[in-house]
Amino acid sequence: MSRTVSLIGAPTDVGASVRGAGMGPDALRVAGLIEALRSHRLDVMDRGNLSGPPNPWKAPEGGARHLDEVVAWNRAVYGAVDQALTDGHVPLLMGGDHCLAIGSISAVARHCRATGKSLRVVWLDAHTDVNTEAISPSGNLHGMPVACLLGHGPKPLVGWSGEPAAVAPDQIDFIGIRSVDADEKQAIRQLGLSVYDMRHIDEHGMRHTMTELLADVDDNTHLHVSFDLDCLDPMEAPGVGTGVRGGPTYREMQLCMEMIADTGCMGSLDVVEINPALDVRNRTAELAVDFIQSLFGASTLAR
Ligand code: B3U
Ligand code: MN
Ligand code: MN
Repeated sequence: MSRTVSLIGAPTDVGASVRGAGMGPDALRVAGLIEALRSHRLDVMDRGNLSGPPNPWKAPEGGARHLDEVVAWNRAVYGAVDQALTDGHVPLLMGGDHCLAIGSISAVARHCRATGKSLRVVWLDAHTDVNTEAISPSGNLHGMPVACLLGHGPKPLVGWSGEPAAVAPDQIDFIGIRSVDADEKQAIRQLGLSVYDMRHIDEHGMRHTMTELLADVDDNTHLHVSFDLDCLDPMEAPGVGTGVRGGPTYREMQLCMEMIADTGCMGSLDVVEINPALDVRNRTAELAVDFIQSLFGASTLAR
């Protein structure tokens, strides 16, 4: 039975520190995402772009910027991801900035509870995004989605899955981390989060790291991949708002994606933080299309 991928565009940068990520969904379409997925015998339904409030570009209030707008966009994302899962499709959320993972993963968590699946989240990012409004140095909500999903962020963004927390700390693994704020480090320790940072990848290699991370994935696992393009080295992916030197190379990231595909368990995906305003000839969106194909099993000798 062939799988159907539901593409959901969320063209907004309300959670970001830099404008431009709202153009991400069209950059992915222009880079050939739909055709690429179809060439691998996947059915693709492009649901178009969601709508939501414009970016008011205001200062943070109470430690969080644009909270009302972030809530509104996430509400739309939650509804669309929930619908895709109900239809038996694989939702592919095209961001937009990373705050949208709150709605996306909350819908996935609720679906997993209803179907008895065990949820595991793979968070590919230079940052851990586990700030709260109390500790964030910037107030930008794209630095807080993990905290919200664990039940700790601004109240209006917590509890969307129907439980106080959408995911427990042992259900999420981070890959590629190299930029963590001081108070965020403390939160990571307190929560006991498993962070495979760049040092870990340097010392053990991507193959060993992913083998370790995927060790207890079984047939009942629903893997959700939340892919922030700033996970990659900015030399490869210049079109991101908050690039940090020293990320995984193209080859390392391909292996990471292929090993996720080998599990056969990926049930949903976010592709976020592509910023075409900062990109070079759509290179970052094209790179994302390469990696998305690998996530869906398109390794060199497959099929
Ligand atoms: N940790 C910083 C920077 C940041 C987090 N996520 C992104 N940037 N993309 C913050 O603002 O929370
Ligand atoms: Mn992120
Ligand atoms: Mn990031």
